[in-house]
Amino acid sequence: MENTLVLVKPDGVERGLCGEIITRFEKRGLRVVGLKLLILSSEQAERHYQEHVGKPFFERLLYYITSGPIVAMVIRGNEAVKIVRTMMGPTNPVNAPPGTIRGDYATTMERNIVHGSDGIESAEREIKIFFEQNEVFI
Ligand code: IDP
Ligand code: MG
Repeated sequence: MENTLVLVKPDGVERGLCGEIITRFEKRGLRVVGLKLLILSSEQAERHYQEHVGKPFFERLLYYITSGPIVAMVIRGNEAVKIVRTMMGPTNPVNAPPGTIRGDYATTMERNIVHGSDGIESAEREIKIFFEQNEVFI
C-alpha cells in the first residue's frame, strides 16, 4: 500500500469540486486517510514546491496556491501515487484527456485544479508538510 498527497487547489475549492474529486478517488477504490481545509502560508508553499523555486512561473504559482483555502488529503491504496497521477491527467490540461480530473475541469496550467505527488519519496516529504503523524489514519 502507498500513501500520496492530493491537494484540491484554490480554484477547485472555489468552484465546489472537492466532493466530486474525493468521490472519484473513493469510487476507484482508494481511501481518504487524511483530510483538511487550510490556507497555505508562503513558507509552506515554498517547501511544498521547492523543486520549482527560481523557475519563471514560480512566483505566480506561489501566489495562486496561497490565494485561498485548499483541501489537502492523504490518499491510500495499491500504487496510489501512480493511479492518482493517471486520474489527474497531465500538468497542462490542454493535453489532458476527457475522463481525467484536469481533462474534465481545467483549461490552463495556472489553474489546473489538483496536485498529486509525483513519486513515493515526494509523497512522504509532502505529506509531512501538511499532516502530523496522528492526523493520518492508515
Ligand atoms: P504537476 O502539478 O503536474 O506535478 P509540476 O511540474 O510539478 O506539475 O508543476 C507544479 C505546478 O506548477 C503545476 O501543477 C502548475 O500549476 C504549475 N506549472 C508548472 N509548469 C508551469 C508552466 O510552465 N507555466 C505555468 N504554470 C506551471
Ligand atoms: Mg509536481
